Amino acid sequence: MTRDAARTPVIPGFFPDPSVCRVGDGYYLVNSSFEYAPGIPIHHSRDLRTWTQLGNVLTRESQFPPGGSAASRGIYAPTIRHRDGMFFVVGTNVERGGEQFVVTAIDPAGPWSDPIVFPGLGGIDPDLAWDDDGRCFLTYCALDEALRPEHGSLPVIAQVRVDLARGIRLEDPRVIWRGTGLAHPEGPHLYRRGEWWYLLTAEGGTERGHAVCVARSRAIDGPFEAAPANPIFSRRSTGFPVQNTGHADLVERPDGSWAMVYLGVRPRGFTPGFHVLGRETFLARVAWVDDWPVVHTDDVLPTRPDTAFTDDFATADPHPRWVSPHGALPGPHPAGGLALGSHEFAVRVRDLRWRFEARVDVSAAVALRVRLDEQHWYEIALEAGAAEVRARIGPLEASVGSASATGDVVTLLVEAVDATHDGPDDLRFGVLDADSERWIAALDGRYLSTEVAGGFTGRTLALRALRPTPARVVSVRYVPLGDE
Ligand code: 6LW
Repeated sequence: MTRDAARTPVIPGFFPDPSVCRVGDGYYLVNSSFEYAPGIPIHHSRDLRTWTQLGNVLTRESQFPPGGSAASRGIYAPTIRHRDGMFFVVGTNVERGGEQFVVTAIDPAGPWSDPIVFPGLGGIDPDLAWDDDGRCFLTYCALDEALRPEHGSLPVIAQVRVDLARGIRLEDPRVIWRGTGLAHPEGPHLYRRGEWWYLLTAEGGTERGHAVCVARSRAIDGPFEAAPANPIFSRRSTGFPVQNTGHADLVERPDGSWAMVYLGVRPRGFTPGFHVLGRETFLARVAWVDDWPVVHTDDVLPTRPDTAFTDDFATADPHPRWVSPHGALPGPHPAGGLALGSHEFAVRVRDLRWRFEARVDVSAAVALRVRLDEQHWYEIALEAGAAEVRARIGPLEASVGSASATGDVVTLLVEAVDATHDGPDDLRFGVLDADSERWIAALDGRYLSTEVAGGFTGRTLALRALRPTPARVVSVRYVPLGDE
């Protein structure tokens, strides 16, 4: 069954701020990862429609010191580019004072280099572009008061020439663009097409007002003129099921046609609409009219993204889908399966409706949590052969039901199903053991949404041991439910 690219993400789940580059007939895409490590997931595709995760860019302590970042801090909005046989990812670690860094790799699956850090460029969303003379320009969303002296003014788009080989900047930042007047001009990317340099930006903020704007210049450093049709793409003030669309990147296909990746969300439920998967990656087509880009969302996807997986942790290194808000990932258990520690071991939720199963030793003290952040989660905790469902919403925490479990191995269950109230979904928790499958509690999903919790991330499914001794997880299984 084909699917409409306007409504279906090409990379569903918490994969925001997409940036893409092409090398030959392969495309490489990176996303923000915030407090989760390893950081910056990287995907590969041959057609921009079907993507496979190759790995993560920041996998070592020397690249992204562990220890945990606060929710929605950490690693923001990377850009990926390729030049002379080398991949470059430039990003921001907001934990370290909004530090802009560059890492490089020959093989996009890694290993990636240790970061080159450019201090003194306070801001987010860096981009790299090279002019005809091979000079490299780092363009970013500047939050530095010195560049936007009016107190409370909007961020500006600034630029500096950098020498990547020497790891230094060659000048002080220059303001090259102030946006078209909407909130938060950010997410800049620069491209050369014919005689023009194009500066693509996000504006309006990453909520319902989000939009994509463009300006152009004959020179990489400006002066830029705004497109007459700005914003060139937005879903603001529409009833379209995908909202918050913005933060885009363009790429040219081998045949000379262009495409755009952008972020969007899928809110559900009663007003104001609740999105729970974070910001997801979508694909559009770009036509050029009078040397300006025009966005079309009429592409058709061959199939729904393949998000189902099972994992019995047979290999020493976890699949790159596994991340942790605390850094360290667990290793194999001597008896087979996974030796889970007290740090959360998590995967991004990918679908609107889904089921997740974790098969664990009945003697294990272990919890399976649906988490939006540290303050917004529901979990089922198994201890001494009894399963308890708990909820935390902001400062309030409660136990909402329990059941005992029998047999050697018990399966902890959680499903996202149709909402019974006005939320986006219900989350129901249960156990499957030697006796039967039993549901313990169903909770309104809105409290694990961005509209309630705030921030930039989406839901993850997190396992952790409740005691200092490692808990054995035999296997896990994730399946999308329905075909929404
Ligand atoms: C990102 C900014 C944005 O740095 O959200 O949607 C911020 N756009 O450009 C966090 O992802």
